[in-house]
Amino acid sequence: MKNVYLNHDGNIDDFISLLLLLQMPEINLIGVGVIDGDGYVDPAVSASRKIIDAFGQNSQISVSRSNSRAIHQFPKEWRLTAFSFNDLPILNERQNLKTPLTSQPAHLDLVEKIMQSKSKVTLVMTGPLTDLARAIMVNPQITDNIAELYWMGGSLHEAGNVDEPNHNGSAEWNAYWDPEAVKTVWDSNINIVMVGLDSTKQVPLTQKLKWHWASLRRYPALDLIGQGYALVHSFEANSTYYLWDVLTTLSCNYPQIITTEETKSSVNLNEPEAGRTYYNPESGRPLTFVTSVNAPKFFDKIDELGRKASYNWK
Ligand code: AGV
Ligand code: CA
Repeated sequence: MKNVYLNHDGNIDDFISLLLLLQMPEINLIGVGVIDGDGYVDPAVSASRKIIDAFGQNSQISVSRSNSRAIHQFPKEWRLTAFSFNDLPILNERQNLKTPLTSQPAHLDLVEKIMQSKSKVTLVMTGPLTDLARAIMVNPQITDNIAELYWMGGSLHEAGNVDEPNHNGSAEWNAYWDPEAVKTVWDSNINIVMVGLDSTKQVPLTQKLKWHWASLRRYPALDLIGQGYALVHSFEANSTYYLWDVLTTLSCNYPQIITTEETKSSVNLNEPEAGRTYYNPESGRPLTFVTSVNAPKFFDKIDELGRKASYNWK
């Protein structure tokens, strides 16, 4: 069993990451932190607790709310999706939440859960790195008990996805949200597996995929996945939706779906390239970089986990 801690930021693929992590028999999820990034934090925390209540197979974990703040906040239109997701009827059959909310903010919860763990913890982060950076500053010893960090963020050889004034588009959003946090984590000795835009572009959200999930809606988890992804669309300019976070989450338990290379990277802190991660073979920090994904195997895994999930309220 692998002890895993998930820190996410409340967009659709973040929620689906939590849903799927709870279904992996080899994974012992020890905590969940939610940061105020790509989804308003309150509905994102609430939806996370409901997912655990309904699909958590009696998991005893709690959810922790982050008090970290953006350097560059996500567009409101994207952040609003968390409210819609939290209101889906499939997550509201029961009104009383059983999964507890921690009293500590997410970065302190992270410190506590890592220090308490008897085996090294695998971190999965599908949003900005701020809570981890703050956790390292509070207690630098945590890095000794982290097996590795799987992070959805950055891009190495591809363009970014930030389209904002004063920026040249070279950064990925999770990195741009708090570039300093990326630098803090890059400067630590944590083993990093980076899932950047280079590989996630191989798993776009397509109409065919939505129809596929619709055909399997008799399975509650696949119904929730279909309902969730119905809330986002891929037709606005420059806003194709990919399965960014789900790829990151499945990578931590199913290395056979990805190929990786050992490489080196650095990060820029200032405009117009704030949050740009780039290939730097001479003086960059070493990391394991996901170069490609076996898309059919990846989508099959989602189906497999979704079919066997039980919908069983606490
Ligand atoms: O940059 C990818 C990250 C992922 O963690 N997020 C979405 C995923 O949760 C930001 C993002 C980029 N483009 C988006 C995003 C879009 N069109 N809609 C919502 N979020
Ligand atoms: Ca995310």
